[in-house]
Amino acid sequence: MGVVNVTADSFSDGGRYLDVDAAVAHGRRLSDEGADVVDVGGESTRPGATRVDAVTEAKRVVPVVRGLVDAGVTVSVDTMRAPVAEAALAAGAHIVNDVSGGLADSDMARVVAEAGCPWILMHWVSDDRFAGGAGGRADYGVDVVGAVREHLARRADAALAAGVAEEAIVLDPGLGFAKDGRDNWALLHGLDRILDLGRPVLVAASRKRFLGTLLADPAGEPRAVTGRDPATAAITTLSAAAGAWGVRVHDVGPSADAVRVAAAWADGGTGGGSDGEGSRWPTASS
Ligand code: PMM
Repeated sequence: MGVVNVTADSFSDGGRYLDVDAAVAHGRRLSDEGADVVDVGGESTRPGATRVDAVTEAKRVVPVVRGLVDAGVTVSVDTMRAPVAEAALAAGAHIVNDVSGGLADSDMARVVAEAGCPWILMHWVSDDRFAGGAGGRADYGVDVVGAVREHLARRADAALAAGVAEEAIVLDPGLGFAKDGRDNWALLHGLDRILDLGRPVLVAASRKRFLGTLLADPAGEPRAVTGRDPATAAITTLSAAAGAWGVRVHDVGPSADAVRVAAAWADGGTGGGSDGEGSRWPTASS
C-alpha cells in the first residue's frame, strides 16, 4: 500500500500533494512501482496536528480518489469520518482505512457494511493526537501485544455485529499511535500473536519516529525522515515473512521488491517466486 497524503502537515510528505494533479501523478507512480493499493488521506494524524473539517477533508481526497480510480488504481481512503468515506466510495474508492478502528464515527460501520468493501481497523485509544494533544503513550499494563490484540478482536466483533462482512475486516496494530518505541518494537516482535487472530493484518511503520530513534547518530540525533526508507523496507521484509497481509509505505519500490523476496524465500524455488496471487485481498483466514 503506497501513501498519498493530501495534507499540508503530514510528517513526511505534508504539503507536497495538496494539488490534485500532483497527488494523482504521485499515486500513479506508486502504483507503477508495485503498490497494489494507493491510500489517499486528507487529514494528518501526526501528534499535535489540527483537525480539518469534514468538508475540507472530502474536498481534498475525492478528486484524487477519482483521478486514481479512473487510471485503474485500487484506492483506499484514509479517514475516520463516515461522510468522507461515503464520498470517497461514491468516487470509486475500494477500501476504507480507518485509524480509529470505527471508534471516531459511529456511522462508519453502516457506510462500510452498505458498500461491502474492506475496512482496515487500526488500534486507536483516543484522539489525543489532535487539537494540540501531545500524542502521549497510553497505559497498556504489562503486555502491550495482549492489550492491542484484545482491543482489535473487540473492534472486529463490533464490526461484525454492525453487519460488516467477515471477509472485509483487516486489522492494524497502529504503530506510533499512543505508543512509544518499546511498544512498537514489542508489537512487531509479537506480530504472530496479532496474526493469530486469523485476520489479514496491515503493518504501517513507514518513516515513523521509532525508526529515527533506532537509527540515531552517535550524538543521539534521530535519523531524518528521508533517511528511514531502508529501515522501512527491512520491516516490510520481516512483516511479509511473518505473514502480514500488507504494509503501508511512502517509498513503494524497495518494499515491493522486499515482498517479492520474502515470497520467493518462502516458496523455496518451487513456484517461481510468485507474490501469492489470491492472498493479497482480505479473507477470513489469509
Ligand atoms: N499511520 C498514519 C496514517 N494512516 N493508517 C493505518 N492503517 N495505519 C497507520 O499506522 C497509519 C495510517 C500516519 O502516518 P503518515 O503521516 O505517514 O500517513
